[in-house]
Amino acid sequence: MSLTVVEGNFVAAEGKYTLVVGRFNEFVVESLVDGAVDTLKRHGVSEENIRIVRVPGAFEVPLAVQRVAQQKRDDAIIALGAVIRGGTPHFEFVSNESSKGVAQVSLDCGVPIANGILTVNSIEQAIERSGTKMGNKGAEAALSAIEMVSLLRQLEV
Ligand code: INI
Repeated sequence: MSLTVVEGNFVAAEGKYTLVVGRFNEFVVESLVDGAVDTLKRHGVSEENIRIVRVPGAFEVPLAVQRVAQQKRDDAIIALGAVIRGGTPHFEFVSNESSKGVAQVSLDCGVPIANGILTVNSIEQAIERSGTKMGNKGAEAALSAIEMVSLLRQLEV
C-alpha cells in the first residue's frame, strides 16, 4: 500500500496574481511588494499576469481583496501591508480586522489569499522582515500563493 500525499509545488506557477497593498508604512511595504513581485517573476509568472491594487492601509485590505476575488480574474491574491504597534490600541483593531477579514474572504470566495501583512511591535521588527535578517515576508507570501495555486489545481472539485 502506498501513501498518497497531495501537495503543491513551485514549478507550475502560471496563473494570474493580484497584490492588494496597504500603503500605510510605505517605506516597509514597498520592500514587501518588491519581494513578492521578484519571487513571482523568478518562478515564471509574467508581468502581464501580475496586478497591484493599492488601498490606504491594512484595514482596507480585506474589502479590496473581496472585490478582487469576486472578479474571478486571479488564481491567487497576495495581501501586503505593515501594521506597526504604536502607543494606542489602534494597532490591535487594525491588525485583528485585517487578518480576520483576509481569512474570511479566502474561505468565502474559495481563492487562495496569502497573508503578507506584517504585524510587529516596532519599526525595527518591520525592517527585519522586509528584506533584511528575517527575510522578506512579501516574498514568502508570494511563495505560499504559488504553492496554493499548484495544490488547488490538484484538488479540483
Ligand atoms: N494602517 C496600517 O496599514 N498600518 C498601521 O500601522 C496603521 N496604524 O498603526 O495606524 C494603519 N492605520 C490605518 C488603517 O489601516 C486605515 O487606513 C485607517 O484607519 C482608515 O480606515
